[in-house]
Amino acid sequence: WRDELCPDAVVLRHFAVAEQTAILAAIRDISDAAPFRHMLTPGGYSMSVAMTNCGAHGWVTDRLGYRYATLDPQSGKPWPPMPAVFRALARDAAASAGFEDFEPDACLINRYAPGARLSLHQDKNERDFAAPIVSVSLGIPAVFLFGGLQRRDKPLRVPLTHGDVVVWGGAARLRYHGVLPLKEGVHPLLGGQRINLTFRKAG
Ligand code: MD3
Ligand code: FE
Repeated sequence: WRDELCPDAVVLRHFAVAEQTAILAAIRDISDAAPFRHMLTPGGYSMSVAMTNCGAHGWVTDRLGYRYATLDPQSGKPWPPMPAVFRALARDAAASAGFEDFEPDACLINRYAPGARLSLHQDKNERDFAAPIVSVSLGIPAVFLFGGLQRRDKPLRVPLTHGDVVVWGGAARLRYHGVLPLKEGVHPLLGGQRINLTFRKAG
């Protein structure tokens, strides 16, 4: 099951379901070492999405701005290593969308409770825009907003459910995107939350 959103953005429906047990165990280990936290935007607001990271580089935000950091600012220690099951999943998903040899060095883990949202933004803190981004949705469904290269371009609404994997590259890499406020729901494995993994080549 593949849905093409535009030439360089593909939804692989249910792609991650087969690995769900290993993925959830890995998320538990990572968040034991580097707990989910609500980071501050440069403007001083607390984000509604709770975040943590694994891999050599982790995405962080605080009053100083958005950036990648090799150390978790909360512990002063490196982010937990990227589990093999994560690396393999990201690589396989990228390859099946036509991006061979994807080697992510960053995985941002976003946790949404009902009401949490991500406003329209571009991902442009990475060093190299040639690599794709792979995103894995888990838990209760969300509506993803897929916009254009300019903020004013009217976004497409794309429902994403448990196990869906999206690969964004090439011309789609710098499109604006976001997530509508999460509705209440219950997922048999994750309860009332949504978790999204975003794999990137950041360094
Ligand atoms: C489309 N997270 O963390 S990643 C983010 O559901 C983020 O938590 C979303 O956007 C979430 O920055 C989904 C999807 C994504 C990532 C990069 C993109 C979509 C993209 C780059 C270009 C276009
Ligand atoms: Fe993003």
